[in-house]
Amino acid sequence: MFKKVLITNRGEIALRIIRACNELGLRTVAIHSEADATTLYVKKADEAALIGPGPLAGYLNIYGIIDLAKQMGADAIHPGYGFLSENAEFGRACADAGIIFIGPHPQAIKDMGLKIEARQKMASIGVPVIPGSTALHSEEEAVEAAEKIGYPVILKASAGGGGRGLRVCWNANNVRRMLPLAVGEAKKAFGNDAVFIEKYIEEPHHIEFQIVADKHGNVIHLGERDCSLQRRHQKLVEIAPSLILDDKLRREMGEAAVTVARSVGYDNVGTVEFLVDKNRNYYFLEMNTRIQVEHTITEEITGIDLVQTMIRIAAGEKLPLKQEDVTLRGYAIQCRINAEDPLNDFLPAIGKITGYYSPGGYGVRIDGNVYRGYTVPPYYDSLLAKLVVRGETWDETVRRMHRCLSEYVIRGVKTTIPYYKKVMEDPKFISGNFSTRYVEEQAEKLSYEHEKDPADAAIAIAAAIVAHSKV
Ligand code: MV4
Repeated sequence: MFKKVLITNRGEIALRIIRACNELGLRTVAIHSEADATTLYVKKADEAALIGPGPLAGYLNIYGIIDLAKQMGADAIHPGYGFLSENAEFGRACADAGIIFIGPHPQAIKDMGLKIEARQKMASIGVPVIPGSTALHSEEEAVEAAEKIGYPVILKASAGGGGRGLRVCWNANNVRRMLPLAVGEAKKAFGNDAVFIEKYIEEPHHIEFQIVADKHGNVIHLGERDCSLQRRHQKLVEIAPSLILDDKLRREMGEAAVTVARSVGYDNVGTVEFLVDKNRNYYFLEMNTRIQVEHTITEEITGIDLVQTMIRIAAGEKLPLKQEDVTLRGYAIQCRINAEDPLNDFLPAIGKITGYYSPGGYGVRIDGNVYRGYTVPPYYDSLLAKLVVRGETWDETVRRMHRCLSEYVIRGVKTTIPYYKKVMEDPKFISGNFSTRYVEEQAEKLSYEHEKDPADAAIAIAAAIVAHSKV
């Protein structure tokens, strides 16, 4: 096992990794920008180092980070999610420096990063993929492929993923107009201009399977999460297990997910994403080769600590359990508590947290990096905390989440809490029958009064007293 882990991330996931390291008896090193210098995860790490330049580039500074790890005697690096977590060059550079990258081997990251090659490979080994094309080189070729597939179709960038660079086309004119835009954007955004098309699946469910694989050829899955409740490819609420799968479909999709992971010799934890259509047909979409924000809900229903598992696998340990030992118990929901104003198009909010009271009690977990006095910086994602609850039945779990959202007080910045309260009261959400279009379709959830901050009343009263006294 390692002695010291350097964490190349910030915020709640840095704290999550520190906690896992603490429980395993490993020392931790945090890296931080100037903007993050006084934040909680930096204080909780055993050691910390400032890395630049600027608020963002430091977290992406491959060779600066590796030099730092050497200097501080770290023998392993955990990348968290985002930043360098799916960067094969970083994985390779760690290996070259004799430092263990806590994640899959670089070739698996590369193989899954190119979507055209990945979907072809999966199709060739019998995993269902959406009817689609290989790389497109001209408008004629694109239109021909689209006519063969049938409209609507969707244009995707091969090096894209996570919803970037998608364009839906309803006819040949759309295809002709959008192909050059898609190619140009792909080249600019991903440095790779390969694009392809697929049949567009309307109102799908986004279902993803958690994979765990060791370095000895053992691969299992830990069931699925339904992450359909999202807005502009930003997930908001995640649930596990899905309410639309039955045991048979779960077994079949789980086996497909394991096949996907095996096909690239995957090691460590990862996620295989599928789209599920109205008729419950499922299709491989992509594989995320990192720990995900929503790993928590899988932990809650399986009793398996995924971050500890990542570290143990990277250290060469064998999986302690087989597929048949995995049991899914009850339900879990995660709400991403973001500093955003749902009433104003989910506009990110910045500023100082002037009041903070977090929910607690049975079945409740908060993974966050937020407290009274914390200033939300403008440079990063708006995730303040993840509120996670579990329960034995779905109804109990939804009521528990609603109760927790009602207890949660965050003052000073607007958050997504009041929006989620409305969602937890919604029969459509409770029925489990929500697709990726839920947020845009359920616009009435976006009408509520901002909660009044008692501190504002106190200020108003004080102002009135001053105005009416002869000072
Ligand atoms: C699709 C699709 C419909 N049809 N592909 C978005 C994320 C990226 N991984 C792929 N995505 C989609 N691909 C076909 N052929 C719809 C989406 C999609 C989506 C997928 C998952 C979660 C949310 C989504 C929101 C809009 C579109």
